[in-house]
Amino acid sequence: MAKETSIYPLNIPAIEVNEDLDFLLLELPPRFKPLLPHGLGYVNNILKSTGISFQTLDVNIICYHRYHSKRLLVGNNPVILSNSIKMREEPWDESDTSEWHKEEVVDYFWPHLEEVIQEIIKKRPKSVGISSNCNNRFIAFKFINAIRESVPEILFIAGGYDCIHNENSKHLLHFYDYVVIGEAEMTLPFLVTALAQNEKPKDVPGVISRFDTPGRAAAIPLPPHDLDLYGFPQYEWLDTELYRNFTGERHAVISSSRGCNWRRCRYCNDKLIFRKRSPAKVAAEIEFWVKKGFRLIQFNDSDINGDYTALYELCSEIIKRKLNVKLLGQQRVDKHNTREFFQHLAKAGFFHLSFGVDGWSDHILRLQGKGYNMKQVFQNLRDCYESGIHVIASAVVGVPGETDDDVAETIANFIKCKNYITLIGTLRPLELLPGSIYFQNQAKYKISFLGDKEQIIRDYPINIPNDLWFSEEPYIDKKIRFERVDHITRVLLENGLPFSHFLKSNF
Ligand code: B12
Ligand code: SF4
Repeated sequence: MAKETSIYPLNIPAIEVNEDLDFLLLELPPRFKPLLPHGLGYVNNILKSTGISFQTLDVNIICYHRYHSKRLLVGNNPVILSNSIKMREEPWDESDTSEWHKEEVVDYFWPHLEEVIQEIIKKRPKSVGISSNCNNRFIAFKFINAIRESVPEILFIAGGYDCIHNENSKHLLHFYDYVVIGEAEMTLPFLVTALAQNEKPKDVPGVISRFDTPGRAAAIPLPPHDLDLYGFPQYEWLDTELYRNFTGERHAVISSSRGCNWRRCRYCNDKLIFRKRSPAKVAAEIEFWVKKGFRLIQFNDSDINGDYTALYELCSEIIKRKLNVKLLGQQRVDKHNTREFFQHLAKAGFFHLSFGVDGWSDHILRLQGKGYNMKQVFQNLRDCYESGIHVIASAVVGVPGETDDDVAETIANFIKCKNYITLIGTLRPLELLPGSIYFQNQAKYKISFLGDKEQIIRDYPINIPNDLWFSEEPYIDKKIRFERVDHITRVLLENGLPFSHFLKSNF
């Protein structure tokens, strides 16, 4: 029997590919929550501007509703997978993405993907673009191979989260014909127009391909500068009513800026230059979603307060327009985040801010290159919380140079902030990401690999497995990083710090 909260039955669209397409744009599962596919929406806008014949197909949202409607209406709950283990009730929960890395889970969803494959084989679009991320990457490889066996002439283009840098995108050319590096506004129009004319362009700026001249220099991403020129995604390919979870919750996704104004955190590979949209245009976008019945708005900005005056102005605009919204986003700890600033944000509707505090002692903050100190962390979290905005805080543990004293200080400082933290969102060991300052300056940070470095990078171009690297002075390897995370989590739980359900369930 259906649960009371369920939105089913729902009119779920069929999987259909149009005839005579120059380009088919696909979102394969998973994208979590499920959110409006923000990047895909921007790519859809880019394609609209080219005049080619294209279709955007969000396979993820169709799989999501097919799965949950079956689970709730037919009573297929829990789903028992081929090896007799139970699939998690909500495989789209972003707090634990491991489900999609299990072969049995992919097998379970494969019949839906097979429908898309058969449609593509039948309708033969000239090229297919896939938004690749760390959780759908392997599904996409399998998907491409299955199509190539029947129709080898279709060209595949990758873009999205997996393709931020030249370095970590090269390996995708084993499967794809072209990879668009980073944001696509400046590069995709030329590429898709040429492909529509049956050309196979090579050495395209901002794009890498199987057809490039051997030894070509790295393709540099070409991010657009004036973001106001590109409008905002409206997801016209589907009724936006479908973008809600099985209980009916939904939220709109917005970027008021792209990139980061700091760009110096040493573990981070998000190195895009900061650009912002004009506050009035962002407020107009929010108003658009409010008129469509959305009240909850998530900001996808990496650095929402990268220009704090623009954020302040945006909030003034929201207040002036009397938009009755609830806003959430990720905020960087900063000296400009005064109590008055947070009060203004709260007045506009901010009710939830995630702070990537990451380092919880002055020493670790310096090691991580965060650009602020613990005094500012205390002030930011306190003033945010006391302004009525929920505070989500995170930590990254086991960075090069971190000592046992730092671990003790981390615990003490978390406890000191206990009354100002609504939830500890993530507390995780450092991951070594290609493109990060740590990765690019291994000698400086005393990082070594267990095995041949070049081979490890070839095998794991997106992130280096935890057990294949360590740092020295003091010695920190995977075991120590995980032990530190476990120890800090355990002591904080004992002291009543609020952890997300997923983090708690691991203890
Ligand atoms: C906001 C954000 C979130 C939000 C919302 C994510 C969402 N699903 O929308 C939340 C907090 C929920 C989140 C969660 C996670 N995130 Co996050 N997040 C971001 C962030 C900061 C911004 C994403 C964004 O909206 N950018 C703006 C839009 C406009 O850009 P875009 O989507 O990239 O699209 C452009 C291009 O990529 C390209 N493009 C996109 N699709 C396609 C397709 C084709 C064919 C082409 C040609 C081009 C193309 O064109 C678009 C327009 O220019 C990025 C960092 C970043 N700067 O991108 C990390 C990032 C996406 N997150 C990341 C990770 C790892 C996660 C988590 C897995 C973390 C975790 N362990 O819990 C989860 C799960 C993410 C998921 N799959 O849904 C990684 C992804 C790495 C990867 N290879 O997949 C990133 C890149 C951070 C990083 N540098 O490591 N995240
Ligand atoms: S972690 Fe956040 S603040 Fe630091 S460089 Fe990356 S995006 Fe910028």
